[in-house]
Amino acid sequence: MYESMTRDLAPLSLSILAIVIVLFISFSAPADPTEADQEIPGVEAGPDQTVALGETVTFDGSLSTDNMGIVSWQWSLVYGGAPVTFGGEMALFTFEMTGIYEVTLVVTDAAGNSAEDTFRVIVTF
Ligand SMILES: [Ca+2]
Ligand SMILES: [Ca+2]
Repeated sequence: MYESMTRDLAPLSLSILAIVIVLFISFSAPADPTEADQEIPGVEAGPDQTVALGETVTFDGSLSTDNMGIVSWQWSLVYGGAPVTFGGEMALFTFEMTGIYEVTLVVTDAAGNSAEDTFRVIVTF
């Protein structure tokens, strides 16, 4: 009598064990894989550039790196007294005014970690 009851209960115990394992796995896995990325990107805005008035400058952030990949490149500078921002791993900008411009590049990965670097553009006659 006792032996047959034990045998009947065995499959039920296995099912409960399987459910417990499944629950354990789902609770221990991060809800969002991007939350696990704590590594900030390595940002590289490129070297300073000296250009002639009216010349188009290439802003090149392609040497920036990240363990999970960069999703956003934002360039900013003050031009003619006003802030100018634009996006893109590479961007073109034509300077119609002489001066020394400090350009900031902010790169961001999918988890929202960001880093910034600057370079100068010297625009001469
Ligand atoms: Ca990262
Ligand atoms: Ca740099």
